[in-house]
Amino acid sequence: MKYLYPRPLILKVEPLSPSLPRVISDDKLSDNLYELLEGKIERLPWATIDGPADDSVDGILTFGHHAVTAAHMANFPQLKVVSNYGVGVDHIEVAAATELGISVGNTPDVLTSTTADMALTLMLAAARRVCEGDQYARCSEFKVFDPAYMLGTEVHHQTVGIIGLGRIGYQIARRCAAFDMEILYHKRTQLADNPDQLNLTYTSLEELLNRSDFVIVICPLTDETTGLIGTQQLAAMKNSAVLVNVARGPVVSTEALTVALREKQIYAAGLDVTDPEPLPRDHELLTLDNVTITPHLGSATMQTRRKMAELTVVNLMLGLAREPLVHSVS
Ligand code: 8YV
Repeated sequence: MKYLYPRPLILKVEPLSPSLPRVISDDKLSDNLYELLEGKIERLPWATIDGPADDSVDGILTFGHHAVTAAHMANFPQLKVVSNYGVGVDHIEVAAATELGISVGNTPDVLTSTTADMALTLMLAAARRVCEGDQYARCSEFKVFDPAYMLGTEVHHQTVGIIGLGRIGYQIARRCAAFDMEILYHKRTQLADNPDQLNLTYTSLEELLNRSDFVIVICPLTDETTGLIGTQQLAAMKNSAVLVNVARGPVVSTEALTVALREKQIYAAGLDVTDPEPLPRDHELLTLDNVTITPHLGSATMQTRRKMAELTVVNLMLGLAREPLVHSVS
C-alpha cells in the first residue's frame, strides 16, 4: 500500500490493543477508505447509531450526508472520535462533541483546489450552455451548424462575486483572476491574508449581488447562512447574472431559485448541491434548461478522494488513541 501521508504518521496510528476499536461506519464510504482500515477497526453498521446505548463504541466514521447529533453521541459513553470524510461538518453537532470530550476530524486542504475547479466548471458550463449543447450535439435535429443557436454569456473580463472567501473561495478567486475578472467578495470579516496579492474588493452582500455577473456561493452552512440567497437576493441580481452554488443546498432557497430561473429573473444557475439533495425526481428545477446540476461532485476526483480517505483514517486512528488529530474542528 502506498501512502500519501508521511510514514511516521501512519506508524503512529497503528492500533496497539489486541481487541480492535469498534467504529460505526457509514455504509456508503469508499472502498479506498475501508482498504486503509483493514485489520485496524471492527466496523459496525450505520444503523447502530440509532440503536440502544452502547459503551463498546469507540468511534464514528461518517461523511456529509447523515446527521451525527448530540443525542447520538451521548448514547456512546466511550466514544472518542467522529472522523468525517469531507471538510463540511454542518451535519455534526460539533459543540456537543466538544462538551462531551469527543474529537471531530475533517479533511480540509486536500480538496480545496479540486472544489474550486468544480466551481469554475459550473460557472463555465452554465454560462456557455455546455449541457444543453451536449444534448443538442447528440440529437437527430442537429443537421447543420447555425451561427445563431445557443448563444451563451461571456465569462472573461466579467465581474464575479464570491460569497465566503475561505480556503476554497480564495482558490476560486485565483482562477477567476486568470480569466481577467473583476473580483468582489463577501464574508463575515474582511480577508486578513492575501498571499497572491489578488485584486479583491470587499463589499456588502447587497452590493455584491447588484454588481456581479457571476455569483459563486462557497460559505459554510450555518444558522446564519441558511436561506442566505432567497427571493430578495435573487431579485437584487442582474437579469443577465449566473448563480453558482458549490457550498450546501440550504444556503440557497430552492423555491426562490426555481421562480427566478423560470421567470428569467437571472440568466442561469450551476448547482453542485441542492436542497433537498437529491431533489424529488419530478421537481420543476430539473425541467429547466437554464440550470446545470451535478450530484455533489465538488471533491470527486480519484486523486482527491484518495487523499481524503487517508486523512479520514489518520484522524480516526489518532482520535481512537486520544491523540490530537491532523485536522480537528472540536
Ligand atoms: C463531499 C463535501 O461531498 O467535503 C465536503 O464538505 O461536501 C465533499 O467533499 C463529501 O463530504 C464526501 O462524500
